[in-house]
Amino acid sequence: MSGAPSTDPAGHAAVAERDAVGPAFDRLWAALEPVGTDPTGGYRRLAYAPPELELRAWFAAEARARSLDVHEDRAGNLWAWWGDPTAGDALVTGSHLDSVRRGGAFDGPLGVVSGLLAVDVLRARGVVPSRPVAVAAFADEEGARFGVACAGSRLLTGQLDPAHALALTDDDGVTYAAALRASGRDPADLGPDAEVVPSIGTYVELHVEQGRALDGLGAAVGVASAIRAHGRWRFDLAGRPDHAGTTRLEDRDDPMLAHARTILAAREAATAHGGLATVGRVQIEPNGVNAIPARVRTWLDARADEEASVRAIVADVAAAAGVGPVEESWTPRTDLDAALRDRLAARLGGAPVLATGAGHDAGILALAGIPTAMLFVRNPTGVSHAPEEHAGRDDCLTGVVALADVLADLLDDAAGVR
Ligand code: HGY
Ligand code: MN
Ligand code: MN
Repeated sequence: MSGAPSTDPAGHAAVAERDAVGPAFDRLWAALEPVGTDPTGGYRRLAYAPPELELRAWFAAEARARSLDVHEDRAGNLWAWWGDPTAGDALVTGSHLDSVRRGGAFDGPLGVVSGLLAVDVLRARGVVPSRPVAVAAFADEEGARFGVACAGSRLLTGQLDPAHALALTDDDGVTYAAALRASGRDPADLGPDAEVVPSIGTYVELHVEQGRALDGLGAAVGVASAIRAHGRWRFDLAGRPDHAGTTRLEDRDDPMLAHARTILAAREAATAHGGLATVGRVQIEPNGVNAIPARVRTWLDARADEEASVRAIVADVAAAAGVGPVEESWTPRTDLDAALRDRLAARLGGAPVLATGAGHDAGILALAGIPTAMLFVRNPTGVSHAPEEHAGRDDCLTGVVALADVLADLLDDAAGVR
């Protein structure tokens, strides 16, 4: 028996329940607020760096405070279990704790906090789960330190080769392996976790919206339909290093010119192929004002509704760069489970359904064949991956109740959708 109150988050029972979860939300959010603040703004919670390790400890403590059994899988993902995971067909919610550099407060943590609080709400309703329930915190979703997005969920589901991951390096030359070791983990353990994936029956991730569609619709909560195709490519541009003040222009081999062409080509190609392209990261060696660079490494983030458009953008940029792209991360367009999508939207009183251009662990689990859904919480700024990212407290609380409603519905699984 789900014991869920009204399906309409604006309904009276839902409002009362929403307000009741407020103090717990405030407490959890206040605990996260000071962790990993970036002095230039926003948050810097890079995978396996001290602030993210502090968040992992926080998650484990909050899980244990709820008598949830905490487990870290072989890919570094954290699981807080309500019930026996070996029973299988688990209903899992959660998100990630890591951030991009100068990231917002909500991208990731809102889903983890909401998952913990949804367990509180279900228990307050007297729900006795018909299947195991877990709240997950996936490792290294942003790929901000080592370059591969959703590294934890990809490793877990066999979509990222552990040897490749272990050799990835951060800006300081620290390898993934060294970062694991420094955090007390054995790199030799890194890899898929044969027990965990088969035990997951359904995954529902709540995430702050990274856009303003819900704001435009006047809706606090929405349901995801698809994650657009997206990937990351690196271009290695070589030059001939020399003195800025003594090298004639006609004698120069300056990789910054190819870099300039790459940046302009990205915008032109995105426009031409109806996608998005961003050049937001570059490494210049030796990065001196008075030295013609020896090498420029530049990264392209390209996204579109369909793979063909993304591939066309990358090809155009490669032509401008004059070198081939090195693919560092790729996620095909992922349509989330349609039956689950429609069931959640109906359960939430006809919540809006929208696609997203942002990648998520939900997409990786869906690609692994796990029935997956996402809830979005309104972001009035529409901004993400920047300090201005925001979700109002009432909308966050409404999101918690909505998540509890859909989890209760899936636990009370008359419709048979898992
Ligand atoms: O890049 C993305 O779309 C996600 O935030 N990792
Ligand atoms: Mn993100
Ligand atoms: Mn995210």
